[in-house]
Amino acid sequence: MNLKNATFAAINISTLTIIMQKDLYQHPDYYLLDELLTDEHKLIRETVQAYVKKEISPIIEEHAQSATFPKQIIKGLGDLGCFGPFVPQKYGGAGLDYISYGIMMQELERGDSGVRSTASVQGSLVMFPIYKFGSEEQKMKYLPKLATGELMGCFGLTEPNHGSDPSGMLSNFKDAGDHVVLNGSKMWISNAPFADIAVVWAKDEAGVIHGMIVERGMEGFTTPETHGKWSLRASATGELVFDNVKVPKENILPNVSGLKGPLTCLSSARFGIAWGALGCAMDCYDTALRYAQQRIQFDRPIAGFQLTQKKLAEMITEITKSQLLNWRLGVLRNDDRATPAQISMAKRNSCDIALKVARESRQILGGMGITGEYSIMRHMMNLESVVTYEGTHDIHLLITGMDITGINAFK
Ligand code: TGC
Ligand code: FAD
Repeated sequence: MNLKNATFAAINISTLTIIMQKDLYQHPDYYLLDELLTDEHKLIRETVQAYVKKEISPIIEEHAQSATFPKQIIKGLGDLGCFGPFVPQKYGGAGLDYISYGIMMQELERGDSGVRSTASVQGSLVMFPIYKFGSEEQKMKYLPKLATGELMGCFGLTEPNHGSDPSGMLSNFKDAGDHVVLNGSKMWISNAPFADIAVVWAKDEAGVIHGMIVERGMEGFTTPETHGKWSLRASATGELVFDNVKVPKENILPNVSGLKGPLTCLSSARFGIAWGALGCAMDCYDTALRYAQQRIQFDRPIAGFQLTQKKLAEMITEITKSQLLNWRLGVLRNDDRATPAQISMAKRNSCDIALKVARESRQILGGMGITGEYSIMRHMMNLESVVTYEGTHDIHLLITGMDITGINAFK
C-alpha cells in the first residue's frame, strides 16, 4: 500500500484510533449499462453517491465500531428524498420510478447496509403499507412527515418463534369498542429503538392478520434495544412489546387482510435489497481492485498475479450479471409486471454474490482487509444480516423452486 499518497480521516473511539481511507469509490460499469439509464437516474446516482462520500463514509466506521446509529443522517436522507421516493408527491414522496428507488438503495448500501436498512424500512415497510393499504386520513397524517424523516417508523412482522414462517404469529388483538387491545411481541425489528411509529402485523379474534399503526407513547408499548450484534452494528435493532396496548380502530390499515399484506410490503423491500447488496459488492470490488494495483509484493503489484486477476475477473463478471438482472427487474417493476418470485431471485442473487465478492476482496487486502481502515470487513459482516432478513437465502431458493415446479416445499 502506498501510504504516502493516501488521504486519511482519523477517528477516536475511546482508546482505539481508526485511520479510515478517503472514499475514492468509482462506480464499476463494465457493460456500459449507464446507457440503459435516463439522465434523471444518473443524476440521482451522482447525488446520492456524493452525499454518501461526504456524510456517510467519514463517520460510518466509528458508528459501526461503537454500535451506534448515526441519527444525524436522518434529515439528510429525508432532504435527498431517500424515504419512499416512489410515493406520490401529494403525500410528500418524490413520485419517482422503481429504478430510481433501486439506485438510491444501491448507493446508500455502498456506504453501509445499516443506512440502507433505515431508508428501506422507512420507505418500503412503513410508507408503502400506509400508502397502499391505509385510509386517506392515515396517508395525510403520516406520509408527509415520514418522507422528511420528521417521523421515523419500523415494521413488526417477525416474532421470537416465527421468523421464516410468519403465518404462525402469536401477536393478537381483541375488539374493545372504539379501540382494539394488542398483545404479543416482535423481535429483530430494525429502527425499533428510536421509531416514532410501528406498522405491526397481528391476528384478530378469528385468526386473520391485519396491519395497524402503533405510536410510541401508547401505554403498554415498549421497544427494548437488541445488543451484542456483530452485524449491522450501525443500525439500531430492537423488540416491540405489546402489553394490553389500546390502539384506536382508526389506526388499523383498512384495505388489506391476511399474510399477503406484509408479504406485499416485503416485495418492495426485497427489490431495494437486491440493488442495495449489489452496492456492497461494487464497493468491495472497487476497493480490492485499487489496492491490488498499488500493493507491491515480490517486486510487482499483486494485481499482476494470475490468482489475483482470477478473483477480480470473476467478481466483475458476477457484478455485471447482477447489474443486468436488477435493471431488468426495475423495468418489470415499473410496468407492474415483476412477480414476487422474480424479486426473490434478485434478492437472493445479490446477497449471495455480494458475500462472495466481500470474502474474495478481503483476501486481496491481506491483513489490511480485517481493519476498519477499509469498508470490506464491515460490508461482509453486515451482509450476514442482509442474506438472512427479508427471507433467508434458502427461503428464496424454495420460492424459486415452487415457482418453476409448481410444487410447494413449505407445506
Ligand atoms: P403463502 O400461502 O405462500 O402466501 C400467503 C398470501 O400472500 C401472497 N404472497 C405474496 N404477495 C406479495 N408478495 C409476496 N412476496 C408474496 N408471497 C406470497 C400469496 O399469493 C398468498 O395470497 P392469497 O391471496 O392467496 O392469500 O404463505 P406461506 O405462509 O406459505 O409463506 C410463504 C413464505 C415462506 C414464502 C413466506 O412466509 C415468506 O416469505 N417468509 C419469509 C419471511 C420474511 O421474509 N420475513 C421478513 C420480515 S421483515 C424483515 O426482515 C425486515 S428487515 C428490514 C431491513 O432492515 O432492511
Ligand atoms: P428461522 O426462520 O428460525 O430460520 C433458521 C434457519 O432455518 C434458516 O437458515 C432458514 O433458512 C432455515 N429454514 C427455515 N424454514 C425452512 C424451510 N422450510 N426449509 C429449509 N430451511 C428452512 N423482521 C421484521 O419483521 N422487521 C424487521 O425490521 C427486521 N429487521 C431485522 C434486522 C436484523 C439485523 C435481522 C438479523 C433480522 C431482522 N428481521 C426483521 C427478522 C428477519 O426477517 C428474520 O431473522 C428472518 O426472516 C429469518 O427468521 P429467523 O431468524 O427466525 O430464522
